Amino acid sequence: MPVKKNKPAAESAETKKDADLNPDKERSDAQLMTTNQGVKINDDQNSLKAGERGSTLMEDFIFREKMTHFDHERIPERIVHARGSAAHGFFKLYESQAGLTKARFLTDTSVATPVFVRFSTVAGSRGSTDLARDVRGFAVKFYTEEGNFDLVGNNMPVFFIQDAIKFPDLIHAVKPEPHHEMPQAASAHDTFWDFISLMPESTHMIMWLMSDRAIPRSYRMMEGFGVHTFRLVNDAGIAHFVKFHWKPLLGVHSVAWDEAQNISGKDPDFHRRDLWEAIESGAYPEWELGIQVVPEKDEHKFEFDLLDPTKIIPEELVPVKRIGKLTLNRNPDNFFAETEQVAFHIGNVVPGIDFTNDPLLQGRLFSYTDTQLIRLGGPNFHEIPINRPIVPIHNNQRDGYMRQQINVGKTSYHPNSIGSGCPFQAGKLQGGFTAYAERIDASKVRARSKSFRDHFSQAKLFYNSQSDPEKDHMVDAFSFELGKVEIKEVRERMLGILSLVDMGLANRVARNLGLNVPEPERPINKSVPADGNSEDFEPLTDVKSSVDKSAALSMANTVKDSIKTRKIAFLVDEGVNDDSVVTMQDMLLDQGAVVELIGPRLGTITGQNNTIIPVNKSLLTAASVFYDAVYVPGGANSIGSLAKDPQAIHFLNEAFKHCKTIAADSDAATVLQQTYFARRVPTEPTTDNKAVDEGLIIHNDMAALSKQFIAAVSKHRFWDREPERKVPA
Ligand code: HDD
Repeated sequence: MPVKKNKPAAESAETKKDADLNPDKERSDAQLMTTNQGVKINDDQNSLKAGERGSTLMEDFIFREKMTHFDHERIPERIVHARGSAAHGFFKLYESQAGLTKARFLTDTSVATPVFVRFSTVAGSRGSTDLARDVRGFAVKFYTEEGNFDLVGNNMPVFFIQDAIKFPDLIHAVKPEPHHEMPQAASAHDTFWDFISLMPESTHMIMWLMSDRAIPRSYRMMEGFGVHTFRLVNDAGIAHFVKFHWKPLLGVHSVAWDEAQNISGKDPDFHRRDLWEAIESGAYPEWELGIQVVPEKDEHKFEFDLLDPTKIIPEELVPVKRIGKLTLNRNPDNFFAETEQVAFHIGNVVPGIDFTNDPLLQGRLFSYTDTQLIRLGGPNFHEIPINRPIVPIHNNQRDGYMRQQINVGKTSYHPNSIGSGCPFQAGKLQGGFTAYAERIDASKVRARSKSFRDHFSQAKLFYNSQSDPEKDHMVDAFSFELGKVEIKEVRERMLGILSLVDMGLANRVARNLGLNVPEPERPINKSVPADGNSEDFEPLTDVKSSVDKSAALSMANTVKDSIKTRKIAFLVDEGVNDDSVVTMQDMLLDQGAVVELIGPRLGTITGQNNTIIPVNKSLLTAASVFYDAVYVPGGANSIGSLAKDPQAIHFLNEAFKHCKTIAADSDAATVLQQTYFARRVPTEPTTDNKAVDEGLIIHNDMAALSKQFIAAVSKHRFWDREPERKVPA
């Protein structure tokens, strides 16, 4: 009996960007080796020498060229977001948004706009682990018919600071400490918390960072946010404020912190591998693009300032309208050429999309080009294949390092008569970009608006919106991070900040740190209306201007209706019940899950009906943390061996500890009896209304077992097990 393969990769249609990239691709299949000058190489094994045992000769241009190129292979890594993974895809609009914007990719439903998307962590260097507790970057380059639009966002909707001038301080604080370059890819150290405890404006973001959002199960299961309020501008020149959201169709899911640390050791490329494998298998990751729209007249009607990047607009106040879908369907051909050299810039906008005066956004407008100049080595990085738009470029910019374009003609200035005035400026009807004519009447000041003063209301909102297990995880995360801080005063100062969010939270963390919560030094600043004038403040009349709880902020309320792409381990040994293996595998593959058989060694095993079954991984290389759920099929010999195998029992203990679904044939319950959770293992076939533990399932009927298993895996995790989770595993 052949064991079924997982689903084959689906064909993907070529986008305009694919067609643009193709001529630059090099394939060596059946080709002869050459130098960079195209001279064929006869011997790539030996350098040219003065005699067989003599010194290498200077004239060896083949050696010199190869070595020189190698010596120059590295470029500086990104100052932040150095560790990343990317993929190609396309964006398709559901319905024209012409009322809001003239951007053609948001008005023409017939166009599939090519995209390149890069996900990243922030603090770690290029080779650091994917599973660090960190914000994740979610940067999308849309290659539109009107030029490139980059939506350079994160998986959290707010940011640490309100003004870009503090960005170098924030990053210096979070990066490894300068004297000994430790710790790598971690915020759990003195300098980070020293800075944060002195920056109350970070409080809301810190709540997100200490939540499970900071340890995603997969890039494919994260939300994305443009963070700032942007503007959409329609053909009539009418502007609306907008917040951009990416909503993953697979829901928002995370791993447990203990699991994240474990994965970091066992597979630091976990997210990179997950993204790559999903796309290779044809399980294309998908997100819907959502927008929250606020008419300009309502700018000052909220209890927070739309220009403050430490604030969200709760979805209860302004719903997220889903307007299109992003699909990632092709892995890059070359990591360096594409993922490393891609250069995003928040300033890359197209007509119909414009900026606001958010001071963080304004500062970013400077930083992105500046950083590419040092990282990519000069002003022509827009010509690198992954960065160039799918529309032609014509202007009077010339020369510079590594110029590719050969500009023909005598003129490189405007106006000119010698070149017949070309290239012409584009009029409004020809799609020329015109900045939104926002009226500004102000004094030049180095100051911050009063409307940015409230740093705690939304931190409270976030905390209050979490489910109990999510709150517990936050307590653990704060306790872990602050527990690594060596300076007591910093820990105490941070407890003071937490006490302004929630006294229960502060007390629980204080207890774990062996400290007391200090008395607040000063009263909390109340929110001040966005126009800075409380007398004129008119709260929204049609909707409330603030909320106490928001369901959208808790991952407990995310989509939990599918097991698509979930990885499921089968623990098997010689004499396994082959009918169980095949039936369960078929059921799971049908639902889009990925199945791997884990045996005592690689190769094959023989089932109880003499079926030869290939084993995908051995207990030596596999670990429970790579899987979402475990199934133990029956078969006397197999379960006899597994019950005696400490690695198999460890696998199950760990899966239980991380609150994953575990299913077994009724006879295989004897294996589960060897675990530390033996007393929770059902003694009779489970039913749809399980009492003890919904994620622990045994049955002797495959139809019932697979139905319950699929329903349980789709729920992701059973966090109510947590009080028993803290066990040795
Ligand atoms: Fe940034 C990279 C997202 C604030 C300066 N940023 C970078 C990337 C993402 C973000 C996703 C990686 C892009 C890629 O994959 O190549 N950054 C954000 C978000 C912010 C934010 C969502 C707040 C809302 N960033 C921010 C500020 C500054 C920068 C305030 C400086 C004033 N960011 C940079 C940078 C980077 C960068 C130094 C490093 C590499 C790069 O730009 O291309 O310019």
